[in-house]
Amino acid sequence: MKFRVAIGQFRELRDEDLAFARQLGVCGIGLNKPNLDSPAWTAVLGRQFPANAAPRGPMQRWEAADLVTIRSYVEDAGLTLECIEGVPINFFDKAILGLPGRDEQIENYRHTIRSVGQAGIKVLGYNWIPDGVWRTTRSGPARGGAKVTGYDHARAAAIASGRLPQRTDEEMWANYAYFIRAVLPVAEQEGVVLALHPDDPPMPVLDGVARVMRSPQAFDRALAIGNSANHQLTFCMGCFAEMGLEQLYEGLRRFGAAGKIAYMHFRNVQGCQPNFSECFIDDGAIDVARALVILRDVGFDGFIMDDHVPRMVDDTVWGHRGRAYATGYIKGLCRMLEAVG
Ligand SMILES: [Mn+2]
Repeated sequence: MKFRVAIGQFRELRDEDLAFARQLGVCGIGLNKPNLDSPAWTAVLGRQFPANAAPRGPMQRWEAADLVTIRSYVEDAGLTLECIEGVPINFFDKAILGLPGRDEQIENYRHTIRSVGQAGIKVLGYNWIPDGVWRTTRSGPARGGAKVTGYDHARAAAIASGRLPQRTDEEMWANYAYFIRAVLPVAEQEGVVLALHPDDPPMPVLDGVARVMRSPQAFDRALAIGNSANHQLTFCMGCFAEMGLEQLYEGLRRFGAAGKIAYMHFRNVQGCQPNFSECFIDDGAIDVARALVILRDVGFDGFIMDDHVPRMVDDTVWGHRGRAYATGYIKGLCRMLEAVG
């Protein structure tokens, strides 16, 4: 059994990022909601396709030519572009909330999936969160004074914007069904796997909007509505542990055995909702070695990637040191499992 380990959460890509990934000895990388309008991406996209460097407005969808350029850029460095973990939120926020204009967004989303498929990228992640991951601190204490994010629901009101339209569970499920039924056939045609990430934090309601992807049962429901081999999960160990540890192990076993895990967000957490804190991979409630054994036992054949990591001494915003530690730890665990069979 040999696991593929990648490294993720790249919003942008520079030569140095690809070199860093190579130095860690991973198989590939994951991009996280890249904003291809940004100057950093214009530089990448302009290098090989000068015509694309012409000024253009904020994108509503992605074109295959740009994604081919990005994939080639990664492959020229000897790495695989394993996945793109989602599109910018302005590509489909109206679809999530069921607002006027959602049909146009869904048509653009279908175009984006076609582009992803035509560019030979196998996995497109997504989540059903209208306004991002919520945290009540971004500099909470972790081992040795490292900085981590945390969530305390008692303090959540302070970060609510109050700008979102109120949505019930039923409304969010109806919007979800409308969306996934419209986009999944395109994913099937193009050979792209759509990988659903849990709500983070997995609370019932935030800012007046129901967060429906908050339990293992919710993923059963989502995978039943969008019933296809091209519809799977981004199994975020952090989010599942935020639901509860038994949900995590049971979910790993069940969704893994069903072949429904496209890839892993391999991280740890202390506590669970409504009050939890991120932490080093070896310092949380999850027995990450046990999790890996479960993945082996169910024949998991996706890839494993780090996720959020603590910010260590002299770390960068992206977290080179934290990521090097997490990725080395994951690679070591994988090697050990190979050795013991
Ligand atoms: Mn995650």
